[in-house]
Amino acid sequence: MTQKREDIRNIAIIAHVDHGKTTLVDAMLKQSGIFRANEKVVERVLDSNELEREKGITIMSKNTAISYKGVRINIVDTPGHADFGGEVERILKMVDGVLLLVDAYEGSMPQTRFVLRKALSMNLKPIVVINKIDRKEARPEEVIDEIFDLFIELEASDEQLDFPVVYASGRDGVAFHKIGEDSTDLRPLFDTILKYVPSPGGDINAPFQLLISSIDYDDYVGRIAIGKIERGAISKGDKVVVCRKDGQIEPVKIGSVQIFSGLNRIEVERAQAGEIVCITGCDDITIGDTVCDAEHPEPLPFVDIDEPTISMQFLVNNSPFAGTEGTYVTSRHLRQRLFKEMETNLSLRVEETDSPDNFKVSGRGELHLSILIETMRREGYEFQVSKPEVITKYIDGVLHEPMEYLVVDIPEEYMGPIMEELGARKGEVVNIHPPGQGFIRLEFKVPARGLIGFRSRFLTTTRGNGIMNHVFNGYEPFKGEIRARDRGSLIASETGEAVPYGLYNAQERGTLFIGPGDKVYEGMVVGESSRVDDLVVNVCKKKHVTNMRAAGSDEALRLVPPKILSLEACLEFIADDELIEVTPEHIRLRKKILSAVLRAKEKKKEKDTI
Ligand SMILES: Nc1nc2c(ncn2[C@@H]2O[C@H](COP(=O)(O)OP(=O)(O)OP(=O)(O)O)[C@@H](O)[C@H]2O)c(=O)[nH]1
Ligand SMILES: [Mg+2]
Repeated sequence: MTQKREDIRNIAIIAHVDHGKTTLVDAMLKQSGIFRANEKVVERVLDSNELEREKGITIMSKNTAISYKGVRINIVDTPGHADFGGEVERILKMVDGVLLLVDAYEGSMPQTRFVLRKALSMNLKPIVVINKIDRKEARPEEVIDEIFDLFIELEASDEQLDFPVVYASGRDGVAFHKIGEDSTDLRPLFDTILKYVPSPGGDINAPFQLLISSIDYDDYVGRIAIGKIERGAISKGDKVVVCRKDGQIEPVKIGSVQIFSGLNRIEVERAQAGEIVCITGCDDITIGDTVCDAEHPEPLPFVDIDEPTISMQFLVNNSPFAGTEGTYVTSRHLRQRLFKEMETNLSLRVEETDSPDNFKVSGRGELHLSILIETMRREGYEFQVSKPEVITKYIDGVLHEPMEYLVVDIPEEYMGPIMEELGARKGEVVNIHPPGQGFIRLEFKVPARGLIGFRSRFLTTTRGNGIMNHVFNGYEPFKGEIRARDRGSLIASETGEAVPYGLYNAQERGTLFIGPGDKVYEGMVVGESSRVDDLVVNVCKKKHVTNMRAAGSDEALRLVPPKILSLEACLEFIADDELIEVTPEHIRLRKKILSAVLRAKEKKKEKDTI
């Protein structure tokens, strides 16, 4: 049976990172009775991707649906990390309302502003959910004031300003209309959704039109296109056309029509305007395409996704170890994979360069790109990447660079050092909040350039007690030079296997990234020097054997355990003349020019030209 349009609600859950979106969806799913009573369900069940589970964050938006009082509520969970803002933008076309979650203690944060602005500009009905109300430091009244101010600042209409508020603890699965009210479940939240979010519009009798907002894959049926039916109706077997973004029109036959139900998709005979559906049978359909009635090929406009702000080179691996650890290693493999990613990863850009072995990949932040690198490596790809660089542009003949709005929460005593550190990175204080509970909140405008490599510095300076968040804040005229890394690299002088004697001597010179038995090659970065300049070390050097007793003494050498750099740490550490070699088995840092002699020549040439 087709669901009546009055009995459908389409909502997205949006918020700053970690404010509890996915956990709330867990509770909504549980209380809608889609799981069997004794069924074991993992926490944050929608964070189903391997990297999402490892990192504890949502990376991709996901659809689900529940039924409440006979109404189907289609829910889209979105990521809160600023680097994945593009994911939020693309799915907002599917919904009529949003739940804006705000942590009852943290309050309005940079990404709260970003996602709310997007939702308001699309005229979606907002419901404010003050979440994590169970936290003992919760300060709900203040947070509501902050949110109200934010709505005003974002020029919300009178109607939008009249937003309903629900208090909730997603973790405990309870919601309240008012603080202190009796409630043992999420009914107050469900009722608010039914009351305030409009049911979707669209003429059921008009020619069919469906804008594709999401793409999924299934081993059995192949590509699945997901979107909200704008008008008309669709059934299995219908002959329709796909209107592509480039203007092409292609006839297709609908293989099946499905709707969401909890964690599953179920096939339906027919679906009509207002419903979020999955259709199969269109093999190369992509996000932003419109599926239309064959007689009325009228494509719908898609949302404008914000531009990328950071880019890096992806290169074919040409290190001495190239091809030994990965399955997909050629330029053709790399090219295909990157261009395929662009179809669904909407804020990503891939451009060819003069060299067929080198691609320029641009994204919305370091995490956006590092997740792609990590995903590819797990799929068996082997390649190299360069240092991330911000994307500058000329506006009216003046060089501009991307700025970030940075909010840090730190123990008061670190205020001085953090201000100093950010000052050196051309950060400018915009706001200082009065301290509470020993913590102080500082807000800065800082060039995106200045934040590359800042996170690890921040964590060391605040001894892990600080929280930092930032979000893109437009382009501003170039702020001047920012000093680069203040330490050089330790570089292996020859190819071979690192041995204790060589490592023992090298560790005097800085911090090593490798240990005994690790394979190295000439020009590979094996550590961080304690000085400004790069230093070549021989980690493969064995002790010269003069007599039998000395030969065994290697084992007595005390080695400091190496600092193993994660991919993120490599991206923070890497210098302009270095590359990161990524394979399914290893992440190595290297000099672009491997030979010490050639590097010295290059350096001399540079000096001569200045
Ligand atoms: N105290 C408390 N903690 C919560 C609540 N809801 C979620 N958390 C915790 O907050 C953290 C983040 O929860 P998630 O549900 O992953 O948050 P999210 O908004 O989906 O995060 P992203 O998708 O990465 O933006 C987890 O450690 C949760 O256990 C709540 O109601 N109360
Ligand atoms: Mg999440």
